[in-house]
Parts: sequence; C-alpha cells; structure tokens
Amino acid sequence: ILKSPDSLDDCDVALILIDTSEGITDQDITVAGYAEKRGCGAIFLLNKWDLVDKSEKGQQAFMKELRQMAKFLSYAPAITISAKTGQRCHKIFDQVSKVYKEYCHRINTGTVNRIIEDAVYREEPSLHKGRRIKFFYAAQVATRPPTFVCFVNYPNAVHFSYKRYLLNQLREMIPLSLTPIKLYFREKSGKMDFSGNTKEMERIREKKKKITQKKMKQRKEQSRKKRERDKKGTQ
Ligand SMILES: Nc1nc2c(ncn2[C@@H]2O[C@H](COP(=O)(O)OP(=O)(O)OP(=O)(O)O)[C@@H](O)[C@H]2O)c(=O)[nH]1
Ligand SMILES: [Mg+2]
Repeated sequence: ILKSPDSLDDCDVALILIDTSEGITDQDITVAGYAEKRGCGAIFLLNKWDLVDKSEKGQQAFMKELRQMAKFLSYAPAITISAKTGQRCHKIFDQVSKVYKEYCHRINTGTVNRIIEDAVYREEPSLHKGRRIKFFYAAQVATRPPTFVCFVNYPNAVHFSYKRYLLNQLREMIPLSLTPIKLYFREKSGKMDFSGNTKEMERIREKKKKITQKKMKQRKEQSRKKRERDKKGTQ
C-alpha cells in the first residue's frame, strides 16, 4: 500500500485487487482513492470470489457495499475472479483494453460544442449575482483522461452541481462510461458564440482563405501567360 501512490503516477489503468474473503477494508478504499486522485482508469478485481456467499443476494450485497464505499469510482468496472481456480481471470485484459480505449478517447471540437450548447440550452446555469453565466465555447484539451474546457464569463461562479450536470451530459452523449473525465472552466470575456466562432470554424475559415488566395494567384498567372501569348501572336 505504501508503494501505491508512486506506482500510480505513471499508471493508465489501475487494477485494484480486493480480497473478498476479508470484506472491503479501509485500506482497499484508500488505494481506490489514490487511483481516483491520480485520474487514471481503474478496475476492481474482486478476488477469492469462489469463497463468497454463493446466493445471489449475498453477491449483490457485496457489490452494493463496494459501490457505496467507493462512490467516487463509479466509472470503475468490477470483475469477480478467483486466482485459485482461474475463474474469469481471462476477462481482465479485455476489460483493461476497453477502459484504456475510453481513457484515450478524443472527440472533435464541433461535437463537444454541440453537447455543451445543447446541455446549457436545456438547463441554464443559475445566475451569478444577478448576471447570466454565459458559455462561449468548449473543447477537449487533453486525453488520458479525456479533459474538457468550457470558456465562460465567470469561471469561478459555476456551481459544482452544474459542473456535475455537464460532466454527466458529456459522459452520456460521447458516450464514456469507464473512464474518469475532467472538466475545467476558463474565462473568456470577448463576444463569441458557439455557431460562429469556435476554433474549428476559425480553422475552416483560415483554410478557405488560403484556397481562395491560391486560386486568385493561379488565375492571375493564367491571364498573364495569356497576355504574353497574345502579344507574341500580334508581333
Ligand atoms: N479460495 C481461494 N483462495 C485463494 C484465492 N487467491 C488466493 N488464495 C489463497 O489465499 C491464500 C493467501 O493468499 P493471498 O491472500 O492471495 O496473498 P496475500 O494477501 O499476499 O497474503 P496474506 O497476507 O496471507 O493474505 C493462499 O493460500 C492462496 O492460495 C482465490 O481466488 N480463492
Ligand atoms: Mg491476502
């Protein structure tokens, strides 16, 4: 357990091994807490499942307790295994690659904006000192884990419950269920809106401009050559 925080530093997907014959201990939850704090992917391995009460009720009660004690890792799947019999151990690597895939997920700016714009439209944030909190645009700024930024007029005034709402919307719409995701708010004061001035739009506009310039250049070159040819013809 002492090595856990360090080894999590360069960890993408943490496997949290729980000895179910001992029940869920505080130490298990502490380790789970490290994984959450590091923002890595996580999977619970519930070992010695062969010794757990076989009744469905007993198994459900165990899962319920785990989810209750580790609420903060609700995105972490749990696999019940037996190291002794090998039961379901083969499922571990499948699950690791699923979690890792989501952990590295990237979506385009247009989609992020549409999700946030739609969420804000359906559920407006509450006023900040009588003023509206305006959302200008949003973007994914990192992966491992997927990290998003919303540009707003009052970044510190966005209530944590509203942040949670937006995080849930991103999770649902992208969709991402197995990885932690992060969301930050940054200040943007100038006039901008979703449809007209996203980074994506700016890139497209820039590209169009370049193409137009290139075409103009080509046309000028063509007419210059034509003039030269005409000149030669008359000589
Ligand atoms: N029934 C069962 N026994 C297991 C399983 N995995 C490990 N064991 C046994 O549990 C005993 C203790 O091993 P673990 O608890 O895995 O190892 P540990 O936590 O490093 O050691 P302890 O401090 O003794 O708990 C050994 O005799 C293992 O064979 C399992 O999935 N099912
Ligand atoms: Mg043990």
